[in-house]
Parts: sequence; C-alpha cells; structure tokens
Amino acid sequence: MLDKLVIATSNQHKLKEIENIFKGTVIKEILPIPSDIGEIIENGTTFIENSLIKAKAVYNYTKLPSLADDSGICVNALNGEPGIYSARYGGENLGYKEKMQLILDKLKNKDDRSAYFITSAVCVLDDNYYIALEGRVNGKIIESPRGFDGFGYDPIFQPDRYNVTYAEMSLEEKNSMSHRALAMNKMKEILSSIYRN
Ligand code: ITT
Repeated sequence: MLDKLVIATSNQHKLKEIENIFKGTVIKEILPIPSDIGEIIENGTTFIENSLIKAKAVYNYTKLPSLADDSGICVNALNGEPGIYSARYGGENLGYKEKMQLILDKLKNKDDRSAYFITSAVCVLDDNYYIALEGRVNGKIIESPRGFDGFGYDPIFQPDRYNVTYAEMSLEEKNSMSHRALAMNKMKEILSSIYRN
C-alpha cells in the first residue's frame, strides 16, 4: 500500500477527475496540494517538463509522493496552439468562453479542424525516482460550444468515434476514455505493481 499521494494541482476539476480514477486502489489516502505552497512557476517548454516542475515542487515541499498533471489542447491547423499555453491562452484573465471563441475565430475558413488533448503525468516517489508518461485523445474542434459538464475547453472538443463533446459527458463517461484517464490509468497500474504488498 502507498499511504499518501499528493495531487499536485490547484485545478479542482482535475483533482476530482484524478480522485475518481484512483479511488479504491493501492493508495490509502489522496491529499490535495498544500494551500500554503505558493505559486509554482511553470516555465518548461514541454508538457512533461511542466508536470515534472509541479510534481518536484510539491514533493520537495511535502516530502510525500506527488503526482502532477500538465495538460492542454493542441489544434493542428494552429501549429499546436494553445498547447502548453492552454491555461494562459489569450491572457491569464480571459475566461474560457472567450478562449474557446478565440480558437473558433482562428479556425474560420480552415478545413482541418483536427485537434488532440494531451496529459503528461509525472509522479515523484522519492529523491531519486519518478515516473513520467502521457495520455492522448484525438478529435476535432466543433463549430460552436456544446455541453455544460467538465471544464476548460471541453465544450468545443469532440473525440474521434464519439458524437458528443467532453462537456456533454458525465464525469464517469469522460473518465472512461479521456486523455487524463489514459495517463492516470497507466500511472495507477504502475503504482499498483510497485505498492501491491
Ligand atoms: P495545475 O497546473 O494547477 O494542475 P492548470 O489548470 O493550470 O492547473 P495546466 O497548467 O495543465 O493546469 O493547464 C491546463 C489547461 O488546459 C487547463 O486549465 C484547461 O484549460 C485545459 N485542459 C486540460 N485538461 C482539460 C480537460 O480535460 N478538459 C478541458 N480543458 C482541459
């Protein structure tokens, strides 16, 4: 058993999705990020670098195994934008309705609306050991937002082989196939094999 795992995110939606995936596994207790940790500067140039920065910062502060998630949406016709800048796209203070509109405006007159969501997950276990992996789901940007569940860019993203957006799925449905679920389920398997006894 792993006694405690800190989820190194200040995004409550992500925390909820991750808790839902890890409940009832080899992890006894899931802890949120300490409220007094201060700002963690995500100045990496890739998703993996940023999740390592977050997981290491929380591990160094708590000295407990820490799991971070850096994720985003990448639109192929926009050269992968917003990508690692998904949370800051169009400016930190711009709401998600406006951020989504920005993408929709930039895609006007473009034939290729393909996009993907990616999660890079890093779990720092101790001073010498971390696990890093990714989950990715391909799909497309629809013409206008649909659905009210989820968060962020969920209302404009429709995964391949589905006719609903992420925001039209329940938490359980999104967690059965999302980029975050793919990454976190792999992480769950690895942690289970390490901490089985
Ligand atoms: P932490 O860094 O504290 O984990 P954050 O929200 O800043 O929280 P990221 O740096 O990974 O997280 O930024 C990811 C952004 O990408 C996030 O704010 C959303 O806008 C978007 N995003 C990530 N996963 C998403 C999902 O499942 N559905 C919709 N949007 C998502």
